[in-house]
Amino acid sequence: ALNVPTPDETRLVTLDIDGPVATIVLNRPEKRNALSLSVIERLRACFAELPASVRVAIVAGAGPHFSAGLDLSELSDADTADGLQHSFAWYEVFSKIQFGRVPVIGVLQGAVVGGGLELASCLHVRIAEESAYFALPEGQRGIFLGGGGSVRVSKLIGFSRVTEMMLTGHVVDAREGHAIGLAHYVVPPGEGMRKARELAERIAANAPLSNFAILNALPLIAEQPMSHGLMTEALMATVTQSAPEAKERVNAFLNKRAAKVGPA
Ligand code: 1HE
Repeated sequence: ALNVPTPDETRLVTLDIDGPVATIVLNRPEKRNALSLSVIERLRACFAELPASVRVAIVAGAGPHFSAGLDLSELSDADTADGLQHSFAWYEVFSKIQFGRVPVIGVLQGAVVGGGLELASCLHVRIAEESAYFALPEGQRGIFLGGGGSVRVSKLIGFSRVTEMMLTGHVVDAREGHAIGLAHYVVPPGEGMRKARELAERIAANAPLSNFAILNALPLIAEQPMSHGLMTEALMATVTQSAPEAKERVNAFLNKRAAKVGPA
């Protein structure tokens, strides 16, 4: 079961709301934002607390590292049943983030390793500052992925790359991470939050129903056989385009009141 956080533990993850944008910060820099069960529980609570006015969230880490992954001090006295409970506690929170109502942007710097990479892989848009590096040191620690990484990181970069990273301890830098799909953007040091706010504004301006379909239908379709995927897509397309908001937005374009799509 999840730990019940003491009031003092609520500072482990901070939540700040500015209009439609929530900023959620892992705030345990003295332990390099290692993910203890209390941190995971606070993360869950922050997402659960988001009011309907919030349309997009940013997840970041305080200090020079995004996250050093699993809090290894919690492993020392864990038995078999604790291990399963532990993984399932992470799965529940990470699934709620990935398949939630609000798109989530990650700002990544320094270590994005082990469970930190597992967390990053459930975020929808990942911005890496040049200092970011990605690794899966579980092999070196004598353990295995346990926060969904064998599923989510493998879906991002393919299972052969995950195998090689875990076997050899290969540390992937920000540029390589960008090239293979761990990050969507690489930005100069200290620029991650500015970029995240810029993208958040664009995401918040989308129709909420489109964002819902992107977060919830796309990953489902990716796992369906083609015939099912096409049907899911057609159903989702029909639902989104029949909403009054879609009609309004399409008419705005046809009446020359909406922005055109320009080159990058
Ligand atoms: C920690 C952790 C942690 C730091 N659990 N306490 N993750 C890892 O194997 C990565 C382990 N961490 C590191 O390699 C380094 O700490 C960093 C490269 C991330 C940062 O280095 P540095 O020099 O800035 O910091 P530091 O001095 O190593 O760490 C500062 C403190 O944080 C220190 O504690 P202190 O009491 O001596 O000050 C560290 O012990 C502590 N700390 N990382 C606990 N991870 C769901 S399954 C997922 C499986 C995994 O995630 S395995 C990968 C675990």
